[in-house]
Amino acid sequence: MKNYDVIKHIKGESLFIDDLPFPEETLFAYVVDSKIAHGKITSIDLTKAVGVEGIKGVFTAEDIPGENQIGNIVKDESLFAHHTVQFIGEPIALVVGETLRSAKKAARLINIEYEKLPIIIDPREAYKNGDLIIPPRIFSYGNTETVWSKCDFIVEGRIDSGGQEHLYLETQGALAIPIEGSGVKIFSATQNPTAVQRVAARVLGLPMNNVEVDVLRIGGGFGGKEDQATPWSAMAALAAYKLSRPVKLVLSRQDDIRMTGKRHPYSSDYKIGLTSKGKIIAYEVTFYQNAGACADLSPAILDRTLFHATNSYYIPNVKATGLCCKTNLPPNTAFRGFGGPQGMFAIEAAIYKAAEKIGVKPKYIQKLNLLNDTDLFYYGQKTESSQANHCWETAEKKFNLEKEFKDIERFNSSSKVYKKGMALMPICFGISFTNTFMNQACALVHVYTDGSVGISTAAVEMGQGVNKKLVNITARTFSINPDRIKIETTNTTRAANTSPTAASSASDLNGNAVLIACKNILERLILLASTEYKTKSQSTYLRDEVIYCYDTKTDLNWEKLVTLAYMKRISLSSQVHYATPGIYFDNKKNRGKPFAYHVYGTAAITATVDCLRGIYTIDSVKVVHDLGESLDITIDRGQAEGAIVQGIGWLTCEEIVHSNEGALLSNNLSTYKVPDIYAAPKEMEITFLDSSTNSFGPFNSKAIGEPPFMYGIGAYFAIMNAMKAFRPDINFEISAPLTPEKVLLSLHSNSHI
Ligand code: MTE
Ligand code: LUZ
Ligand code: MOS
Repeated sequence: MKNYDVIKHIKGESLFIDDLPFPEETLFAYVVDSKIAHGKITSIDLTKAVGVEGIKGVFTAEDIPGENQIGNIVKDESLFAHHTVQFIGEPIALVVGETLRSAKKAARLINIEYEKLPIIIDPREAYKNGDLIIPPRIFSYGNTETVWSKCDFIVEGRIDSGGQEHLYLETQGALAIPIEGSGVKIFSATQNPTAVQRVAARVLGLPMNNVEVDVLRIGGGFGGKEDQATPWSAMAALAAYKLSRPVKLVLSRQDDIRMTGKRHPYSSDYKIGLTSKGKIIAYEVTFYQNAGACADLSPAILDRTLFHATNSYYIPNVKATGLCCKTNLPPNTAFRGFGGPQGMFAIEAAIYKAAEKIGVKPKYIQKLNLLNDTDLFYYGQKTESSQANHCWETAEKKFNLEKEFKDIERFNSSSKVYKKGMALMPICFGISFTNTFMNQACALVHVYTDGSVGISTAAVEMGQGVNKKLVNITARTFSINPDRIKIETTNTTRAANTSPTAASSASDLNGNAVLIACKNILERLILLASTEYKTKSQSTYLRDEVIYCYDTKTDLNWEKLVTLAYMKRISLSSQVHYATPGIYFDNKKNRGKPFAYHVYGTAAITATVDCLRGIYTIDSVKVVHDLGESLDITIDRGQAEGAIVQGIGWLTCEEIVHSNEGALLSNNLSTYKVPDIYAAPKEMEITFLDSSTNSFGPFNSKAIGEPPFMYGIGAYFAIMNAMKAFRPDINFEISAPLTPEKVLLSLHSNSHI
């Protein structure tokens, strides 16, 4: 994948927080966290710790000059636990020393006494106990109550899906430097510089203009740094502010895995009703979201679950209830798909079970119910240019799926131990932050007198290639050589009041801002050139760095033009704010047009299961994906492939396990299995729909970051189909991840015979 940073990455020259050259006076910080999942703190004894050589300070809730509050959607999360702790890994104190070693040594000498309180880690139990973080959220459409009696088939059941560790390569971290006066500058590994700025200012009791946040790039985020990069930055800032010395805080891998939240595990109840022909006419679903101990982004994630509860299908009667359940786990957080995958897994499971009951293949019900152009999404948005059928039918033809299904049946009839299964997975993902106000971004473009260009935006580069896309947009708009363009760090003094780089929308939002800013400058330059040549500006244009008048080359090139503009005192800079037009949502009625557009696609996934041992391979993933007109085809392909493997990991091998005491047992890479190159599908074929376009994206592009993640759901059902071929008598439960252990145990259980 040739992204903007690839050469530096390969040479090992790319800098992350832990690589930044730090000032001579820098101190090192270490976090002390709760060892119990719920309890009262009865005493904290720091005396031994402060006596350790090289220790410059130990900070707790008592030392915070501003507010001990880092909550975003709900103000329910403290930076340091005060009086009570609610999860293992909750920060209680920060030890700061001349070396990391001294800080760790002192941390071990801090004595914290607790009085234990009851623990809840199951969301259904939390709900029974009345522990909801926000009131239930209900989206409904039509009237399910009145149609159950009209259904020929009704299937009810329960579905579970597990958490997922982000495993970004760069762990959480920050370097905070005191600035003259009382300010602080924070180099942070965050997807959300403005959140870091706002929260650090709140914690320090400073106005936001005294806190500058700078992000060069991050070593992956996947949502894990949308909200949860903030506390570490605020802690480093607090210590830097208190001690007037630079402070570096970078989590070790195990501390990171233990202390940070994951993808939300969900447990869901569904009821689906169909006609004898297989039309879905009613769907009810209740999602028990395991939010962890604080709100974090859970309410927004729950909303996206509800938005995607019907995936790519039109269902005329729907009632979906979302329950944000408070448990004694680290607050779960954004993760690629942002609740969408959990909602889509539930409807796919419901369809699977309905197909089993009716005695047809799931693909039959899937195809019959795909969204058509005139259909409404159940939150009221009109389907404009649905690609659902188009992608599905293209996949059927292109990959010769009928034959593939027959081949698999033939294989299965002659193979005893190995069984194959194939599943189709259509996706439909809404693009825009579901909180309308967040759909804004900005760009600051400077053209320098030598013709080089500097671009600042709100977008954070985290490996997804947004910087390369911004270069492409700039180069295309000006018609200049991409080598002239530099993407600057993401910095709150150049891009203020920004939204996180999230919701797959960074290249849409920031790209549009860059596009407009470049056009502004270009317009001035063209006007200048046409004045020079006494032509009309409509007949003057720049192509490949040369000015043309009436389609004739002039001797005015980009560099000369820029210098001339400077000499004429014409501004070579532009600052632009962009807000997605036409979107709105009524949070009371749960109706509106929350999304600028939707991304569609269909995947066919094939798996082989060794039914004696429970192990399996994903043989192939073949996809027809709708991405508009790509801004960078190599990056888009890389995003699709990466997301698919990550999605397969969530549903198959990645298993988060807690003890009854709420301790994370799968806390390192020997107990938590992520897909490696051997587990990746043997074959991946991704075809981009060539007829798709999109007026909301720069140069008609569509967002790519998250949607392909959900193709991974097909892997679950491909494996399940292979299992069914071995044991058609079993009514398998739907519970992800479908680890080899689970496959083995359920294939050889006799309970359902
Ligand atoms: N790709 C890489 N390599 N690393 C990442 O951390 N994050 C994903 C996706 N692709 C991620 C990634 C997530 S969760 C999102 S929301 C999008 O990138 C964000 O970037 P975009 O808006 O530019 O697509
Ligand atoms: N973050 C957010 C997101 O705050 N709102 C969203 O709708 C969203 N969607 C996807 C990923 N992150
Ligand atoms: Mo992505 S979950 O929107 O950071």
